[in-house]
Amino acid sequence: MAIRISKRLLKVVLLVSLVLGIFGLVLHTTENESALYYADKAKDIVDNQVNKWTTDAAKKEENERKQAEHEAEDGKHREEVPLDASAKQLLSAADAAKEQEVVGDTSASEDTKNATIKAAFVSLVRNTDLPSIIETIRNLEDRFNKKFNYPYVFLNNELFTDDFKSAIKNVISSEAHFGLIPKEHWSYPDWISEEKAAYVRETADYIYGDSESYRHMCRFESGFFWQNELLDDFDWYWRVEPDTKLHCDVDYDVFKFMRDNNKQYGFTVSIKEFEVTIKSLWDTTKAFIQKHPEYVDKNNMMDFISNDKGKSYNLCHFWSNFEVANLNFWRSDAYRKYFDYLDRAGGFFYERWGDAPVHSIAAALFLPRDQIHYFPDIGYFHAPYNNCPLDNDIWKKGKCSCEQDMDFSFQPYSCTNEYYEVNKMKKPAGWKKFRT
Ligand SMILES: Nc1nc2c(ncn2[C@@H]2O[C@H](COP(=O)(O)OP(=O)(O)OP(=O)(O)O)[C@@H](O)[C@H]2O)c(=O)[nH]1
Ligand SMILES: [Mg+2]
Repeated sequence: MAIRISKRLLKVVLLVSLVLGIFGLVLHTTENESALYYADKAKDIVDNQVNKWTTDAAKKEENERKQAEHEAEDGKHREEVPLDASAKQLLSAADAAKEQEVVGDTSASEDTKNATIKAAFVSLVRNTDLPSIIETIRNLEDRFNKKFNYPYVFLNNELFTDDFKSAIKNVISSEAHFGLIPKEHWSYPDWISEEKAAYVRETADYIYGDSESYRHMCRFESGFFWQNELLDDFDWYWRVEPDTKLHCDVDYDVFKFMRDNNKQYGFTVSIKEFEVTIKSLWDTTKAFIQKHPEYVDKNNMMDFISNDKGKSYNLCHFWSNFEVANLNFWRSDAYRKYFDYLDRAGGFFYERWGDAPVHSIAAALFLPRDQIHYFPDIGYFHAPYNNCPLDNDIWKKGKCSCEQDMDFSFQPYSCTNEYYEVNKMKKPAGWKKFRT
């Protein structure tokens, strides 16, 4: 009896174990599958979020640009307005500036012509930008730097990882320096109300309006990158942003060109700024100029940034994601004092002043106009615009990979047409098709 019960029990136990075993196996498989399924789902969700974000931001930016482009076509920003008192004062200050302020190395004597050029690429990036900056730099090496071997300076508000550094060193022909931005160059100065800044971000309805880091970035690029100790030994820089591209070979030494031709600031793309991001920038600039008329160069390029002789800003600026310029310009008294004045006014946080209009206004007012240079030959892309040489000889010589029809320079929303006009430069053949 005892044995029979045991057998039965044994059978029951075996059966239960078998069922549990099969159930467990199924459960295990299902769990694994569902883990995979949910990992996939999570990835989809993240991807969709990123796509959605990118699409929304892109749509918003596109709409804002479209609207601004229409306004540009309607000539909204070009109407003539009578001069007000402050504009008159600004103009007379410019006329009265007897001595040109000497900024940087403006002399190109034979000695300096033969001296070594102290120049570097400068790139502000995050560790997460690695894949994009690698592509950009690889292209920069192929198109330009494999011949010239200029060093790189990478700056970040966080420590660069070892992976970042070794990946960069792997693709370049020259030295790379990696710097951590000091806290005081990437934080709120004590005169700024963080509550007010936060409120602005919550209510701002424009691209990057809600971003705190974007504002620190713009303030840093305006007033601090050139103060970084890693740049102390350099006179010249070329700014490099991730996801940008050179379309053409650049066979000459751009820095040498700048130095030997007495240029201080070089650009490839110019464009109009979103007015809503810089509402008080021009009034603040005018107030600064009234205080310091001595900094306005008598041969300034006011007519590039204002259509009414200084009364209002026409929103034109050099797109600063590409810049080849002399660091000594930013180190000059004129620019330092200008930046400090703007910084005190708070517009980097209470509005969303970009480094592009800040740099451009300074260059247009404090430099003699012939020290600003447009590079029609440097084929360049930063989404969504291209600088693609319209001149066929340049396009062929540079083995350019861009379509000339996609050039932005003479499209209505660009300011390069105006740049040619105010400087009385001959426009390249084919420019007119962008205006019809
Ligand atoms: N280290 C660091 N770099 C940043 C940060 N935000 C932006 N940057 C860099 O600052 C430069 C300008 O930033 P972008 O986001 O390209 O700004 P933008 O060109 O106005 O806008 P996009 O149209 O999105 O390119 C780039 O070189 C970025 O890599 C940040 O928070 N930390
Ligand atoms: Mg960018």
